[in-house]
Amino acid sequence: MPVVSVQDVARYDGQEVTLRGWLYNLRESGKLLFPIFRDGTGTIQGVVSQKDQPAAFEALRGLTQESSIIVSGKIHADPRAPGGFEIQIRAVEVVRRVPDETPYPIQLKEHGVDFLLDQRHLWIRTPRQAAILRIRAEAIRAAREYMDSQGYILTDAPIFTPAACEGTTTLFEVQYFDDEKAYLTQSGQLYVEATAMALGKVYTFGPTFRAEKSKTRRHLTEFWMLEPEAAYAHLEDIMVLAEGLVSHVVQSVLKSRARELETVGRDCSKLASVIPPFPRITYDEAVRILQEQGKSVKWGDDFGGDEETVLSSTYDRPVMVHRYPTAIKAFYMQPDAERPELALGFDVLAPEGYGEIIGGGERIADYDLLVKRLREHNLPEKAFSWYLDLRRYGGVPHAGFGLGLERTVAWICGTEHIREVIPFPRMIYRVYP
Ligand code: NSS
Repeated sequence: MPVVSVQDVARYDGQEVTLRGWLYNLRESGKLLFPIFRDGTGTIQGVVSQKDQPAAFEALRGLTQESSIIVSGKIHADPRAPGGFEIQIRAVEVVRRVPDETPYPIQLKEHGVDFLLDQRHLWIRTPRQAAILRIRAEAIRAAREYMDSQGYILTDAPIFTPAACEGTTTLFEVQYFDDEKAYLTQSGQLYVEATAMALGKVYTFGPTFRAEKSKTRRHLTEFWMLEPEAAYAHLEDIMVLAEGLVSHVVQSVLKSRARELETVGRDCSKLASVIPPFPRITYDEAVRILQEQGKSVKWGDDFGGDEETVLSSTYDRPVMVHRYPTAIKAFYMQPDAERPELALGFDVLAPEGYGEIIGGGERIADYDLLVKRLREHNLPEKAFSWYLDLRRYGGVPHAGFGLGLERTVAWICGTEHIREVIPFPRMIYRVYP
């Protein structure tokens, strides 16, 4: 008898199969039992009658939620069953029964989110959470596929670093052996700038850390970032790469994870339009739009979540905002030759209020200007000596960006908070489990 996954049962209509998984729910109705199994790929309802299959009936009767079981039976198409199929159970093997004294803590009812986060190691078993993690995996796969297809070489960046990349206020400091301090990386950017000068077009994709004191639905202290960097690339080149990457990820999830998107209740019509070109507006235009909408921003302000929501809500696909004031951007941003008060940076804002999913731009290629900026930002020149070498030895224009994986997946899934889209979220008040 073939051992199959729940996601594949449609191919076995009318056949006897074996499913291995866990008991998700059990409904008892007189002499009939209706268990629901889950195996990580999906859920399926079973049916067993006391009269026809007494042994299987007894094995299942009163069985506790999340007991692990192996069941065999015939797959049967039934339009009334959730998912369209059910299994007519003939045999049941209980692998491990959950003891009655320690019932599974997550019941099939609404729980508070703090409780669920304490139970995150178990919460990920529920169909919605499992579907989100499957979508996340597809987003990662598609993102890497796109970067590889564009000729970008994966060069991993270190996690222990000697200096800040994105400002000193969100650094996690660690004692590095006896008398040295190191910091958890905020971004692999500085390192991919080095590998870009070695290999041309590169990317890194790994965990990054920010000691964010913000408790918003968009902030984690540990999140994953995909960061491409290309030698001889300018702002416009990298914006084209960004829209290509985002749309490939979205379209791949739509194609390969349609069932999971349905499980999470996503309105997919809102994602179908995510194809290039994305609208582009300058920071100047963005300020004007915000002012017209009655927001109290003035030229020179950075945008917060509210402003991002207003800006993005007028478009059916992500919008790219470019050329921000140099003063509000990171030290490494190349100034616009025509208007040096502007930096050649850009952000991609996702629609439906999801805000910034990408930040990036063109980097300073000139040695003297970079030294000047390090000083203006009070950054330790010594720790950046190697970074200055990249300008000393054949510096060239180059550009890149960072795509926040969780922000992107939260938008694709339509989740309220970004903490649901990473297996084990790290936030200001949470490092457990
Ligand atoms: O700070 S960024 O805007 N840009 C950088 O770190 C550049 N050094 C990247 C580069 O050019 N290589 O962060 C990039 C993205 C941002 O758009 C978000 O999508 C995400 O990283 N991000 C976050 N996600 C979750 N939680 C937090 N705290 C967070 N901070 C940034």
